[in-house]
Formats: sequence, structure tokens, C-alpha cells
Amino acid sequence: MEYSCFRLMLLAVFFFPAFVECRTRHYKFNVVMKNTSRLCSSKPIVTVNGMFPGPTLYAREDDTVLEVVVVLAEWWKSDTEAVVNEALKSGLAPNVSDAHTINGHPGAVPACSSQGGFTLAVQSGKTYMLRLINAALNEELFFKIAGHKLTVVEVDATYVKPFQTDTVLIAPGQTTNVLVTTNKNTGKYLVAASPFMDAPIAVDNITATATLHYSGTLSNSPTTLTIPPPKNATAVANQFANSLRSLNSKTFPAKVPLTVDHSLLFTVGLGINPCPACKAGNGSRVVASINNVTFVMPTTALLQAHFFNISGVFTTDFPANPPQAFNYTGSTPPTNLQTTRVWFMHCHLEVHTTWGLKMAFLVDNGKGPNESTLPPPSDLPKC
Ligand SMILES: [Cu+2]
Repeated sequence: MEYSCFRLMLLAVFFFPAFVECRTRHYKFNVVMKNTSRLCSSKPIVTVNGMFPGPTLYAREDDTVLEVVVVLAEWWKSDTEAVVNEALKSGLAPNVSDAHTINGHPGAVPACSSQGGFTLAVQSGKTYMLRLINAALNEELFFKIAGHKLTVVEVDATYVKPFQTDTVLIAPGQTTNVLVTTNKNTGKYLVAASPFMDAPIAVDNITATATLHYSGTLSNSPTTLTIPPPKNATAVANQFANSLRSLNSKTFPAKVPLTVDHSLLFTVGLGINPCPACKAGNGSRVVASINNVTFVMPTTALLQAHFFNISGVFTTDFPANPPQAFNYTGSTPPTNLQTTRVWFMHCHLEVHTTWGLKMAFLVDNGKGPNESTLPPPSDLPKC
């Protein structure tokens, strides 16, 4: 950023010596634990400068501001580490969250109607790009704004053929950029994030709300509401997923690899392992698997074990196909590996990752030093 600013300044000095003012703004962020209240209860969490969400950065005239970021997430009243530990001990799924959040705020919910929600201040007659991020741990979310269409232009850092929709579906770890045109003169409009789950699995069914607030609208004026899709709205989810098309224009061609060196077929699923200590799970625990293999977290780093030839940490006989053939409804696209590394692949639902829905690709050295792993640094901490 400083570099391009500097270049711009040089050009500007050359053409308009009197108008040059180019500034890189510096901010100081302290990441600290602090007691934070949500859902009318408080607990210590990681904060920036003691605030959650972090401090507001104010843009000044002539600053280049890129995007409005909207982070969707989940909130547990309990310590989240304790929730996971409890689940691992019992063999069952972890407790679902107590609320969803939009930029850190759940909005008014039945259990705590007093709390306010996030406000997105907008001006009439503009187009805003919302960068939606699903930072929830376990839930796919629907996202809607009352009275406004969303134009989806990008999903997971890939341009898509733009399409309009009322409702976006976004999975944990995904990002989706949408354009919103503020085509009303004034008013307040409800923004809603609610879960999608069409299997008989428990989810946090509390809708998070925020407000799209047009400038010039009195804060006590009524909010135009919207009803989120029901949690089992498969048709809404499919409609969204089926609308995703690559841009595939001359400028942005959709280049997919056409040659396949190794064909791998991965099936992912859940299974049950014996666990005598798991009382709540009746002596068994739920595990997640890829080709019927569940991942057990090593205590020695995989790359370290490979580099120093330490045996007993991992094996290299991972099956390229599932042990049993059944009626697959889709196939896994080929994975293209390029550099010498250990690649960790895991499910983006935290609960599935905890249960072992993860694997590591160990890629051997290629030709020459540029395609080889460097030795670990001499000050690598020893266990
Ligand atoms: Cu999963």
C-alpha cells in the first residue's frame, strides 16, 4: 500500500505539484482478553483494544474505502473450549450455539430482547458491495435484507456470473460478495441471518438481525421486516446453489485442469467408534471419516516427521477409493498440488473437524532446490 501510494505521489508531484497529499494511516491494535456481554450474560473473549467487535476505523474525505464487511458468526454463552471438551468426553455432538451474530451482534432475541443489533448506515441511490463472511463454526446460513435484491458477483475469491436473489446461502468459511442498490428514499430495513439444515440434526435456530439504515431516517421510525426462510428450506438453498455459474468471459476465462494424473475418489461420512469412557454416548463416540479413515491429531508435526524420517507418526497408505462402493450422487474434482508441503484438508464445520473429518496430503520434493522443503530453522522449539 505504501509503495503504490509513493508511486502515485511521484506522478502527482510531476503533474500537479501543489495538490499532493498522500497519507498511509497507522493504527495500533492490542489483542487482549476482556469480559464481553452478549445475550444478557458475559464471559472473557479475545478482543481488539478491549472491544468486540473491534474499534471502528473512520474514513476521511479522499480516503479509498474498499468494502463493507459483514461477518456472520455464532455465539456461545459458555467458554467454547469447554463446549468442545465436554463433547469429546461424552462422544456426542457439541451443544449448538446460543445465537448467531452479524458483525458481532445478535440483535434482539427472545432470551435477551434488550440488546441492540448492528446498524449498516447507507445513503439512498448508491450501490454498496457487501463482503459477506460466514465465520460461524457449524452452520450454513441464509442472509436476507428486507425490500432489497442482492446481486451475487463473487464466491470464495472467484467471480461468478452475476445473478439477483432475495436470499444468499453461505457455508462456514465461505466468502460471498454481493451488490446492494439502495433504491429506497428513506427507511430502516431488517437484515437477517438464519440457519439452513434439512437433516434431522440440531441447530441453533435463532435468527440474528441487523438494520440497514438510510441516512435521514429517524431512529424511532418503524423497521421494514422480512421473514427468513424456514431452516429446512431445501428449495431456497438449491435455487441459490444452482444459480452459481463461472464468469467465463474473455477477461476471466474459466480454466479448469483437463488432464488428471491420479484419480482419487473421496467419500466423507460419519461413523461410530467404541468409547468405553463415553457415558453419555452409551459407550460409543461419533467419528467423521474420509474413505472410512478418521484423522487422529498427531503430537509431532507431520512435516517434521517427514523431514526427519520419524516413524509411527503417519502412514502413506491412504486409500484412493472408499472401501465400499455405493450410489454416489457426485464425484470429487481432482486436486492439483504444486509445492512441497503438508496440506491439511478438513471439513469447515468445526464439529466434523473435531470428529476427524480431516486428512493431510504429503507432497514429496520436486526437482531442484526451488521445489524442495527447506530444513527447519535452527531455533525450532523442541517439545
Ligand atoms: Cu462436515
